[in-house]
Amino acid sequence: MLSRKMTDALNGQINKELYSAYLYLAMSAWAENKGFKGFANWFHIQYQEETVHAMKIYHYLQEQGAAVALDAIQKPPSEFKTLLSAFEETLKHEQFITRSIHELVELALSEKDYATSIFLQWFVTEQVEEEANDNEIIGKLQMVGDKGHGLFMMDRELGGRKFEED
Ligand code: OFO
Repeated sequence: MLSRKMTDALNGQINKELYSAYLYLAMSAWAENKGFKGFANWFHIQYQEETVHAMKIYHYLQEQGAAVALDAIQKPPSEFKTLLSAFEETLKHEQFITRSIHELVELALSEKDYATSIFLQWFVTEQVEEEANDNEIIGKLQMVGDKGHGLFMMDRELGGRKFEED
């Protein structure tokens, strides 16, 4: 049985994950429009992963007999200066999500809600991976700059990313 506070906080996290999905879909559309199909593919997969994250929490609430309450999703930006700035924004957003997940863990522990604390461990690990991926791409983009052969190669590489549920 989840507390009211925990139920509200998990519903809030569903909204944040859905905003993440929306943000990356916007980035995917922007990248495709600029002719970067590989980057668009990477962001589209990121969008799919974020909906999976939201649905994990949705199912957990259902399993615990708690009410799912969906809120409005904030409008994402539709323009980004460069690929590098889009990834810097992605990293900043993921750092915000990491803090939010950590706050949920702290709440679960303070309430001695061990089931939720264990459930959240998957998200703690996932956030380490998300930030590492963003940092790696930012590093490469800083190396190749915003034009030329290097960028073309990166677009090809990111075009090979495949969607995996977990
Ligand atoms: Fe759900 O990990 Fe990104 O936001």
